[in-house]
Amino acid sequence: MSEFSKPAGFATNAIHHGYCAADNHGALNPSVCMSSTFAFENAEQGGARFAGEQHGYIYSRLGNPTNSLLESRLAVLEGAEAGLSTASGMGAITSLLWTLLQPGDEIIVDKTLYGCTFSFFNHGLARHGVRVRHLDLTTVDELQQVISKRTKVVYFETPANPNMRLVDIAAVSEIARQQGAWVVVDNTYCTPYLQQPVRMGADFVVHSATKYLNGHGDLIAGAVVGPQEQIEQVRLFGVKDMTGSVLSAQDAYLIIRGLKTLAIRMERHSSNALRLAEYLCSHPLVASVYYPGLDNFPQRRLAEQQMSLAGGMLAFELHGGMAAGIGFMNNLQLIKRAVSLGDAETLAQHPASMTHSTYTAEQREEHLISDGLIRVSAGLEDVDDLLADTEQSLTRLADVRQVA
Ligand code: 4LM
Repeated sequence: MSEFSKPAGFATNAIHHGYCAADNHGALNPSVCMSSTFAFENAEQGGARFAGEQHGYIYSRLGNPTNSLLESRLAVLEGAEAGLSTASGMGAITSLLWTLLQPGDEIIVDKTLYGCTFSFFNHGLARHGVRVRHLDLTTVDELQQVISKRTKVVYFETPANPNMRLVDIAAVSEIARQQGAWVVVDNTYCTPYLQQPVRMGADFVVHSATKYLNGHGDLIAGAVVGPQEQIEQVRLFGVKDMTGSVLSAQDAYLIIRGLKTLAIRMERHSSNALRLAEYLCSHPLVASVYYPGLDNFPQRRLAEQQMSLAGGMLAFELHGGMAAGIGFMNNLQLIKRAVSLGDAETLAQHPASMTHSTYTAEQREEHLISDGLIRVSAGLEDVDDLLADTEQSLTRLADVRQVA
C-alpha cells in the first residue's frame, strides 16, 4: 500500500497492509512462496544471516515471505510491534510459553480455558517444573493477593471458552505490570476486529487462526503478536527449536485471503449470534443463555467497555441438563454438530464431552464448566434459517418430553 499515505482503517489494513502490487508484477494477490530454503549469494552472506548480522530469509522454519506478510498484517491489526504465524493455535500457545517460562517460574491462569490449553498447562508446563495457579480472574481480588515477583506470566481467554466469562484486560494488565509479569490474552473468540488486548495493556496476544482469522474451516493455524524482541525469541527458540510449529506458506496465503473479509464476517457473526441468543432467552425450555450482547449478561458493562461487538460465540443450558442438551444437538438439521468455531457454517457442540473432555468431571465443576452447557458458533447463514432449525429442535425435544 505504498501509494497511500493516510493512516488506514481496520478493514483497509486487513486487505492491503504490507503488500504493494506494483512491486509484484501488478498481481492483486501476493504469490505463495513455495520454498523450504533460500539460496545465499555467497557463503559469507549465509554466515551473516545465521549470525543475525544481516536480514534475509534462510529456511522456512525461521521465516518465509508469504508468512511474513501475514505476520505483519496481524501485528498491525492487533496494534502490536510484531507477529509470528504457527501451525496451530496450540503451536502458538506452546511456542510462546516454552520461550517465556523456565522451571521454578509461576504462571497464573484463569479458571476457564480451552480444553487443550488447560491440558498443556497442567500436564505439560506443570510436569516441567512450572507452577500453574488457576484463579478466578473475572475479578482482580484473588490476583492481587496471589501475584508476586515469582509470577512470570498471567494468561487468560476473554470471553473464555466455553462459558463466556470475561476478564478485564486493562485491570489485570495493570496489576501484572506492577509485578513485572507478562500478560498473554487468547483473542481467538474476538479477533482484533472486536477487541485489541495490546492496546489495553496486554503484552502478547495468541490466536487459533484456524477460527475467525481464516474463517473458512479449511486449515489449522495459529499466531502470536507482541513486542518485536520477544517475538523474535519465540521465532528463534520457541518455534525453531522447541515446537517446530511452522505454518505452511499455502495456509498463510489462505489466511491472508480470509482476513480480507474479517470485518464484514465479524459483523454478521455477531448479529446472527445476538438473534439466536435473544430467541433462546425467550424459550421456556432454556434455563440460561451466556452471550455478552444480552442486556442480562452479568458482565455486560465490561463487554461494552472492551469489545466493540459481542461476537459470534454463545452458550446455553436447557432445563433437563445434559440429556436435554444432547437431545437438542441430535435434533438439529441445518446447524452442524462439530467442534471448532468461526466458520461460515453454524456449529454446535457439547464442551463436557468434546472440547473440554480434557478436564475431569471434578475439574469441570471446579472450573465452572457445566455438563449441560451447549456451545454454538453462529455462522454466516440467513438468521431466519438458524432460528427455524433451533426452534424445530426445541419443539421436538418438548414433544418427546410430553409423550414421556
Ligand atoms: C474448539 N478450539 O474450541 P488450534 N485457543 C482457543 C481455542 O478455542 C482453540 C485453541 C486455542 C477448538 C478446537 C477444536 C480459545 C481451539 C487451539 O485448534 O490448535 O488451532 O487452536 O472447538
